[in-house]
Amino acid sequence: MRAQQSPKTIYLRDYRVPNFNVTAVELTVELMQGVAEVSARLQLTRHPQAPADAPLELHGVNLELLSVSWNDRLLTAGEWFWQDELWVFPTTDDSGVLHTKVRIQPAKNLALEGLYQSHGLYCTQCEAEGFRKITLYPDRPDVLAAFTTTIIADKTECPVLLSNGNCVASGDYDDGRHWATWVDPHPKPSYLFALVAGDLACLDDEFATCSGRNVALKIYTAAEDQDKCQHAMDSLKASMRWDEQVYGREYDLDIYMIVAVSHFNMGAMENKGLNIFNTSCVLAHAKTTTDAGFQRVESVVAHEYFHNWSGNRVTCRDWFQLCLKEGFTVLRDQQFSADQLSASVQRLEDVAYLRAHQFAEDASPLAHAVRPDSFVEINNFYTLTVYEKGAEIARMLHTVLGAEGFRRGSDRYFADNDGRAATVEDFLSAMAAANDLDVNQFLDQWLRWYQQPGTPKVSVHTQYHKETQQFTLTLSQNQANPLGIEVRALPIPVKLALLNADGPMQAVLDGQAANEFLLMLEDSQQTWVFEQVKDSPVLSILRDFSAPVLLDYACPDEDLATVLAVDNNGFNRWAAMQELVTRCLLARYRDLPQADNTEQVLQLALAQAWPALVQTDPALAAKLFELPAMSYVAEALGQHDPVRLYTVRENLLKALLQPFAQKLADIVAQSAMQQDYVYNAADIAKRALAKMALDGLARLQPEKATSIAMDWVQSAVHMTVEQAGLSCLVHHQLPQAEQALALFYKRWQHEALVLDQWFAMQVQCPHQDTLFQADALLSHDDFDWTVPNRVRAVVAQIAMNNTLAFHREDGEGYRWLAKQVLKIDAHNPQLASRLAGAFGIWRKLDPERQQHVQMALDDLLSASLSADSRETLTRLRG
Ligand code: B3K
Ligand code: ZN
Repeated sequence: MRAQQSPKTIYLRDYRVPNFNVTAVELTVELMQGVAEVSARLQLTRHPQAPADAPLELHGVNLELLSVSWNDRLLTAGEWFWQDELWVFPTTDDSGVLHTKVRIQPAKNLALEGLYQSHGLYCTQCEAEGFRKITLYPDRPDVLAAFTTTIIADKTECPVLLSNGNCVASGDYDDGRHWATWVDPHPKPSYLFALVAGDLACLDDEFATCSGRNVALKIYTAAEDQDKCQHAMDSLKASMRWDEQVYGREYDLDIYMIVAVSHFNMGAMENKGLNIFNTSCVLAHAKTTTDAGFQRVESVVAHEYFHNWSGNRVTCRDWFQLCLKEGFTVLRDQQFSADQLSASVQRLEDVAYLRAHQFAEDASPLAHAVRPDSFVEINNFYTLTVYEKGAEIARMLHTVLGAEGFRRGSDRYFADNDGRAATVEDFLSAMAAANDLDVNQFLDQWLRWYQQPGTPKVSVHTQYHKETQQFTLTLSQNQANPLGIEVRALPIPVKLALLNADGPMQAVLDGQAANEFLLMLEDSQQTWVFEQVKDSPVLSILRDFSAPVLLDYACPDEDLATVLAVDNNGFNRWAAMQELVTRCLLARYRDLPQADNTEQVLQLALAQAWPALVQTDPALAAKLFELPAMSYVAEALGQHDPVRLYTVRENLLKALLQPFAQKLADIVAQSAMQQDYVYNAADIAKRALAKMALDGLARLQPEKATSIAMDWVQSAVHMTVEQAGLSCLVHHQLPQAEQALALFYKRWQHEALVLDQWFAMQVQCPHQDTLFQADALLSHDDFDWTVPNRVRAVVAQIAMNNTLAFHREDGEGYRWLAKQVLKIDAHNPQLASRLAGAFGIWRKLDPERQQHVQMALDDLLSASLSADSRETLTRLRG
């Protein structure tokens, strides 16, 4: 038995090739009543660059080693030794076959990493370092091997036996057990290994690839969920076609499987040919799933599918390169989603998410580079920065190179690195080489985005000369420097247009006339002069959020109102509204007199724009009243009282809605909600608008809203309307909330994912005493500490989604979270560590609250903790 030793810091600069490569693996996994015996035969060859006497080093954690032999000779204990998590075998052989047998305990594995059981179903999660909990192996992404896996289990307990690749043989034993052998022809790192065994129902379909090959598609779930897989299947087929058309990527096996499991630490996992999904990211049915749920399934199915190329065929050399597969794949799934529904709404949702969460992370003690230099526990680096900022970097390359140039670059990247473990440098080099750019210069410039943490700020200065019709624009960049490393100017693409009262007008830059321009800010400061600018323009800058930066631009409020009114860029209309609201919130919070003027400008702009948008672009209309996230405004405020900010924000929202009371009532009455559920852009937009309108009405005319919301719950034809009604009642503490909650519980107590919503909605109720409600819910019969979805529904909702409860003045919210983190850490370190991340905001709080958090952190740090949570809490504490 080998347990984890004291945590060690791993550095990118220490990267060495492995001493041995694995050319082939034969695994046999026998499952019996929650225990597994794993036999592994590894064909090993010394790496050409490794020293001739370098020992064989294999990772192993929590394994009961039964036997080990080298070239069929049983090794005795003295011939090998343990060094931390490494099993070391000194040898000068250049090749050999190592055969190990180990026993492991899936039923006792509540950390949900390695091989574990979810409601009796055996399943695996190996990324990043879970394979070492299954067998002794060089568990690092640069060791790629062809896997043959045989699973043996009782036929009644586990009628379905799955692994990566194609099933080549299967059979029965005469004692009630059976077996199946799977061969994956594509060499892969161990983190992409998967195994599933249990009693599962299957939805079957097929897909004809662009070259005419037929691929069997299978979605496995518990029998009672079989009717909830069609949407995931449709999304999978759409993703496969899209990747062929947009990126020229064809699927490469004869079968593609997805398995839904209810115990899962994240959304889903892209194991080769055998994706394993959190049920919440695969199951969807109009009766049980909201529009948001449907959209999440679509994007996660796409994301995992796209990994087949960006991640699996071309994988990462080491975990520092994680953004190589994650950032690029997030970009790909965002592009896919934009093509499915509304492109501008997709973009603004992605940006709102980035600003609310990644910007906050980048300004917190947890800030790190997209490609960090060091880590203790890699699971702590599956972050918003790696994923979302990583995607923004890939998107900037797309903007700068153009769609065709980017495609040439990605084609080159896939061709040059197929079957290899690559680096960020490989990605950038392919982009440059395919576009005839100087590779070294390109690398030197763009690597800075991967290496420098913090959100850059771009300051804007403008001047207009009527006589010469010249418009001068000066941009300068500067960056926060949270880690104190050298900061160099970044390449920042800035897309802009010059507007007059009718929209973008033509102007001339460097002799070229255009309505839209792409500038590259590459130095700390640069100036551009636009010619033939007929009127003093309003600047529509950073269109489509062409770079992940903060803007510092003191234009008049009225200019933002013009952008909101006339811009032809839907994203920037929304962004202008967000900026106006942010200005107003900051001024109100600080009791500054200009708040009144900004609010007036906002009111006027909304009066002009909103009623028209309701008709022409209801999706965008619904989004305009989603005010900037607390965390985004908080960053601009610095040290602040979150309860005061919350109150200011709520008051402003009410004031902005006030003039539209009748309009809101009309929208609600049109009852787009009561029509049959269809998943398409137009219907989703109408439902989003109706939901927003009901929420607005609840703020202005609570009685009217109560009866409508209750009606939505009682006579719901689908979950989007039912949840909109219930959350409105609960959120606004309307009189019939209790009754509706009871009705909802009675209806849905046996649907785990719906019940998660029931827990979450109650916990989101904005009141400081919701904390006690949350505490009571932790003792509810349906609460289960071993199911991450359920834990998140209560604990993460308090910490991330309930300002009044979490940031209670008495510090009780912080102590409550610390208590739950400690409890969860004992069985699921990954989940605990992630929840602890909610303390990231603490340095931005007022001194009294900071003191409460500090005490909570110190208390936690004095307890016995996993390496995961200790690393996060130590970094948080600073
Ligand atoms: N690659 C996985 C995430 C694994 C997280 C390990 N702690 C899912 C994804 O990003 O597609
Ligand atoms: Zn991913």
